[in-house]
Amino acid sequence: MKKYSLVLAAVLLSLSISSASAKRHNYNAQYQQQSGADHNNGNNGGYNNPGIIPAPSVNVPRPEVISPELKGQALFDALHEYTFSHTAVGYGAAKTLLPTKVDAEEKDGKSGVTCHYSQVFIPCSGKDCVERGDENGDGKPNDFVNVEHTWPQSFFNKSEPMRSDMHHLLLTLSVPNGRRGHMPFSTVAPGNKVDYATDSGSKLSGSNFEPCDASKGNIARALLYFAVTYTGNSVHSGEFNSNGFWDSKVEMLLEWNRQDPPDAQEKRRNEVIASYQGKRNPFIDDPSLADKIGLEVWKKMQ
Ligand SMILES: [Ca+2]
Ligand SMILES: [Ca+2]
Repeated sequence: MKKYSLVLAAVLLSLSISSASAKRHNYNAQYQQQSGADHNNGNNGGYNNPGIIPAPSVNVPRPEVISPELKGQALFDALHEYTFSHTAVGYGAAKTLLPTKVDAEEKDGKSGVTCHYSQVFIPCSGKDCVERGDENGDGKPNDFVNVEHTWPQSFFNKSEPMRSDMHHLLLTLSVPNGRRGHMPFSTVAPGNKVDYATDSGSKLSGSNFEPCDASKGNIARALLYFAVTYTGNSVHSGEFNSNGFWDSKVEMLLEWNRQDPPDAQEKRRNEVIASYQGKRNPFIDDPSLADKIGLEVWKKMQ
């Protein structure tokens, strides 16, 4: 009886919201409905079962909804239509999948991950990945790897499915992750006092955190994906409003997307994430989509 009530409530909520918004899909309704279905059929892929890794399907095709003629708002809307309906794996599963499947690499006979911000290979034992000494040169030895939300999770109150969407999650050592905090990404002007840095070139100056060059494109494509997917879902709560975190920064992100194109590792992780979530990050498949949408449309994202 309780399960039936939950599903009925989710369906009614979904109906009321879908009639109010034709273009922007709202996850509060969509996601509750999906979770209810998982709860009933015992599917372990639902977020009600954190920590359980769903079996991946293979070869998720590129979206057919993206025709070469699309640009501007029409392209933004088509990409939103494609990405919004992915499968959420749940945060417990995401934290396990990232180091063991999505970003897992073999180097010199060891399995591990290459961290963003630091760009060093950190060996892992299962999902536990620990720095040997101070490999990233930030002055803090034996740091551990954790999950960075490129779009800070405080901005959406740690809600699902945003929290566990692996297309915007990166593995980093905990210290640079903490120094970035929930600040917008920035550049640090030459000559400015640097408060914190890694050997790879990531640096903090006051409230400006600039990631190393090798991470810039990955971060840009993660944020562009997040903006397209979660537009209309109240993801700007907290200290930084839409202008502070997004509108004033998106021109820089478009530049980073051009400067640091997807490499083999980023393309591979897109495939692996798609095998779990059912949808790809289209900006990794085709980085030129970002400029085809155009700065003015990007700035309108709410
Ligand atoms: Ca360190
Ligand atoms: Ca890169």
